[in-house]
Amino acid sequence: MNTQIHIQFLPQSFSFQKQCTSFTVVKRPSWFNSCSSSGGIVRCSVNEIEEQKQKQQVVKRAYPFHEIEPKWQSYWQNNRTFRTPDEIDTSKPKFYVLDMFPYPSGAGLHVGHPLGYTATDILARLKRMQGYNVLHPMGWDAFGLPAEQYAIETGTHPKITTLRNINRFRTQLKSLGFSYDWNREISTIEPAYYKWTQWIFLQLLKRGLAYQAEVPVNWCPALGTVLANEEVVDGVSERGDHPVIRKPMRQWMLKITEYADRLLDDLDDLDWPESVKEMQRNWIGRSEGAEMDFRVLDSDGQERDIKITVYTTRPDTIFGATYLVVAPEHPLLSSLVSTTQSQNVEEYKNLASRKSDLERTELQKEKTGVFSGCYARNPASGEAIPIWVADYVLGSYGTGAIMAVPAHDTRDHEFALKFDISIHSVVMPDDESSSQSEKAYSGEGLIVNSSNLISGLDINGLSCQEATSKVIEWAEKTGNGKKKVNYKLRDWLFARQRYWGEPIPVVFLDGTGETVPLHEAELPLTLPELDDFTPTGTGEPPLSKVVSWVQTTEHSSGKPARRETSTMPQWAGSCWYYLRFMDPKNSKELVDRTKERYWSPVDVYVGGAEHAVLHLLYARFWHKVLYDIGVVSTKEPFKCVINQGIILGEVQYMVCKDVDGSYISADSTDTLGEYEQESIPEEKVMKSGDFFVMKDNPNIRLIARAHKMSKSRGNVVNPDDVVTECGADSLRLYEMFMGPFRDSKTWNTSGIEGVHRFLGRTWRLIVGSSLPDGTFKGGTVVNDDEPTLEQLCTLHKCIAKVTEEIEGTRFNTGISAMMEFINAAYKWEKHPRKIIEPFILLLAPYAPHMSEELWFRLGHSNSLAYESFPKANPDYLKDSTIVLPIQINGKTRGTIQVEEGCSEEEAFKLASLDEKLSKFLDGKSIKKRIYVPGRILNVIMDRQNIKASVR
Ligand code: ANZ
Repeated sequence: MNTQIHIQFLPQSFSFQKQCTSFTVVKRPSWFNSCSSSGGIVRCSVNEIEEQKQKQQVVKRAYPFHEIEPKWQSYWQNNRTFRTPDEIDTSKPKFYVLDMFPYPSGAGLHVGHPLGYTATDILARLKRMQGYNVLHPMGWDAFGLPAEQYAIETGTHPKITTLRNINRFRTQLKSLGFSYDWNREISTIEPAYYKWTQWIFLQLLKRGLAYQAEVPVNWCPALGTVLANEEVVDGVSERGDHPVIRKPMRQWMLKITEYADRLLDDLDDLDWPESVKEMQRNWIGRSEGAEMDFRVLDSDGQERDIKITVYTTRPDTIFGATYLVVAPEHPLLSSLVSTTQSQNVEEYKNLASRKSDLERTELQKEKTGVFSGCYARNPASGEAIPIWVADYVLGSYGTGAIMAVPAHDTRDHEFALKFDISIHSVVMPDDESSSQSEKAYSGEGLIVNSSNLISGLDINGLSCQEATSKVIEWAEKTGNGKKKVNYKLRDWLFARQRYWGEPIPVVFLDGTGETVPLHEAELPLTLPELDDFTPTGTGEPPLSKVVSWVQTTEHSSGKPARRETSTMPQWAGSCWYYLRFMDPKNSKELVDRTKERYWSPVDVYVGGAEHAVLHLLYARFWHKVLYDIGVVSTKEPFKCVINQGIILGEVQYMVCKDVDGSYISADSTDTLGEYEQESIPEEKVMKSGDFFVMKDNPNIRLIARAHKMSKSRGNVVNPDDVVTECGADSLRLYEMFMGPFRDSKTWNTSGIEGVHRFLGRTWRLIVGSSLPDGTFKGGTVVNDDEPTLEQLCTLHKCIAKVTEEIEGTRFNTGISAMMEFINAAYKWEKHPRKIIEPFILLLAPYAPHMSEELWFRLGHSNSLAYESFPKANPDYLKDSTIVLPIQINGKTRGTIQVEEGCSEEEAFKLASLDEKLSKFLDGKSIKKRIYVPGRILNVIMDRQNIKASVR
C-alpha cells in the first residue's frame, strides 16, 4: 500500500494520525509543530498559541486600512458613486471595460480572479477621471454542471446553492473595492435574462441556423448525459472519470459553419493577442481542395452505381492513390462490405465508437483498420484499388472518406506498410536527397508517373500547384469531382440532457412530432420546479419527469404538444451578456438600439486564455447573427481582448532524502521521484547562480517548483485572508506588481508585505506617523508652499509614466514609478499640496480606498472618482535637464532646473528669475561667480548687500 495523503493545516489546534507508508510536507508553516512517521503512521500536530502569535506578527498594520476600506466601500455604495446613469451625456466619449463574468463556484473567489478584475478596475477608474462615460459591470454565468451535480448528491436545489455562491462572490468583490455599477448586475439564471437567450434561439431557428440532427455524441452512461468534447478527457468524463462512448442521438445544432468565413476574415482587424487569433483560425480550420468520386466495383470488376466521394487537399497526387479509406461511421459502409468481411467490419466499428476524435487522429497512434472486401476505380489511373475501413479517418470531416496516397502522406504510408498495400510515388522532390522509400514525401516537387490515355489526364512534369489546378479542371469537365473548401469547424451541439440550464423554447406536436417554436409572448419559458435531479439514465433529460410541464398545447392551434426537455449548454448565457449590461432592465427588447449604438463594442475585454476559442467564437457567432438582424450595430463584439496570466502557488523548495534520512542534492540523481521529499522553508533557502541550495549546506541543491493553485496541493491562497491581513489595496497593488499582466507568475507572501510597506510609507508621508501606543496621529504635513522645480519634475515624470503604463496595461511598472516618487518625496523637507494632491490622484486607480481617505484628509468633501486625472506637462519631462544647486556666499539657497551643459550666463539668468533666489540676488552687486557646470553655481556677493537682504 502506498497511499499519498495531503495534510491541510487548519488555523486551529489539532493533531491527527493516518495510516500510510510515506508522506511529504509540502509547506511547513513555522507554527506547525511536528510531523513524523514511524511504523507506517504519520502524526501531525499544530500549536494553536504559536499560530496565533505568528498571525499577529504578520499583521503589521502599516496604516489603518481596517477602518478606511469599509468606510469608503459604504461611501461609494451610499452615494452610488459608480452608477452609470441610464440617460447619459452621449457627447462624451465612452469606455466599456468588461471582465469575463465568473461562474459562481462553491469555492468562492481565488486570487486569480482579482488579477483581471483589478486591471479592468484600474482602467475604469482612470477613464472616469479622464472624462469618459464608463461602463464597468459585473454579473454571473450561473447555470452549469457543478451546482447540478451537488443537487444530485445532496438534494439541494441548484438555485439555492447558486444564489448562495453569488452572494458570497458579491461580498468578496465588494470587499476589494471594485468600481462596478452594481445596479446593472445580471445573472444568466434569472428568467428576465434568459427570456432573451431564448429569444435569440428563436431568431436562430427562424433563420434556419438552429436545426435538429442525428449526431454522434459523447454519451456518458454513469452521468446519464451527453457531454461536450471538452468535458471528456482520454475517453472518460472530466467530472467523475466515468467511461464515455460515442452514440448517435437527435440533438439541437447551431449552424456556426455558415459563419465560418466571416468568423475567419473579421479576425484580421481585431486588437487581440495574435496567439488567440491563431487558435481561432486553427479551430475554424479552412482548407482548400477538391472532392473526387471513385466508382465502387462489383466482384467482377464492373462499376456499380455507387461512388465514394473523397475530400483531398492534394488532387495533384491522384495517380498515387492506391487505396481508399472510409470512416467506420460512413453511411455507405454497409452497402460496400463483402459478406466475408462483414463480421470484422462490425467488430471494428464497435471498437472505434469508444474512441474520441482526438485519440483517433493522433499521429503517433498505431494505425488500425479492416479491409471492406470491396474495390473502387481510381478515376485518373483507371486502377482497381481496395477500400479499407480505418478510424484515422473521421466521419465528421470532409466526406468521411479519403483517397490514400501512401507515398506522400505520413499516416497513409504507415498504414500501407502495416497492411502491405502498394506505394506509388508521384512527386519527385526538387532535392534528390529526400528519400522516398522509407517515409512519405509530403513536400513540393515535379509530378511523375501521372498520365493515363483512357482517362485523358496527363500531369507529368507539372509543379504540384499546376497539377492541382489541372486535376480539378479535368474532374469538373469529366464529372469526376469538383473544387471544394472545407472547415474543421463543426456545427455547435446546442443541447444538454440536464436540468440546470435554459429551457429550449419549442414544442413538438403530439402525433406528427412537428417542431413548433414558442410565440415570443410566451417567453420566458421558465424552468419548472424539480425535486429529484438525477438523470433518468436513458438519455431522457430530468425535465421529462415533470409531466405537467412537458405536456402542453401549441400556442396558435391549441393542439396537444410536448415541450423540449433538453436544455441549452452553459455557453448560451455567456454569448451575449455584454449586450445586456448596456440596458439590463429592458423588458421590451434585448437591448435598446440607441444604448447599443453608444456603448458597442466592448473596448477592453479581460479574461483567462482558456476562453480563447470556444466562448469567444460562440459570442462572435451570435453577435454576427444579431448584426444581420439589426439588433447590434458592430460586426464584432470585443475590440480588444487581453488574457491575464495564471497565478501559480508559492514556490516550494524540496530536498530529497535517502533512506537513512541524509539529504541528496537534486543534481546528483535523475530519479528524484523515487526519494522521499521534504519541504524546506524559504528562510533556509539561498540562491546560488541559477539554482537554489540549502543555506547551511550549499552543496545540497533543492528542487524549486511552483504549481497551479489547487485544493489538493493545499497551496491555494484565499483573497479574504490577504484582505484581512493587509487590506484590499495591498492585494490589488500586489497582484498588479507581481509581474507583467499577461505573464504567469508565482505568489509570494513577502511580496505583499513589500507593497503594503509602500502604502504605509505613503500614508505616513501625507498623514503623519503612528504613535507608540499603536494609534494613528491625524493631521497632515502637506503645506501650501509653491513646489520647487525639482518637485515638479519628479511629479510630472511620475504622471507621464503612470498614465502611459496603465494605458499600455503594464501595471507593474506604473507602481514602480509611484514607489520612486515616494522615495524621492521622503528626501524633501516640504510637501506642497500642488505636488501631493496630483500624486494621490495617480494612486487612486490602484489603491482607491487609501487615496479617497488621503484626499478627504486634505480637505476635500467629495470622492476623487471623477476628479481630473493629472496630465503631464512636457516642460518638466525633458530628460536633458538637471537640478543645479545655487549657493549664495557658500550657502545653498535653492535649486534651478537647467539644460545639461548650460552656460554660466544662462544659469545665472535662470537663478535671478527664480522666485525664491531672486530675493537674494535682485539689484545687488555681485563680487564674483564660481560655476562648476552640471554641479553648482556659487554667487559671491558684496557683504553689505547680504546683510540688507537678510534683514
Ligand atoms: C490525399 C492526400 C495526399 C492528402 C497527400 C494529404 C496528403 P486538411 O488540411 O486537414 O483539410 N482527410 C480528408 N478527410 C479526412 C477525414 N475525414 N479524416 C482524416 N483525414 C482526412 O487535410 C485534408 C487531408 O486530410 C486530405 O487530403 C485527406 O488526405 C485527409 F499527399 O488526400 B489528403
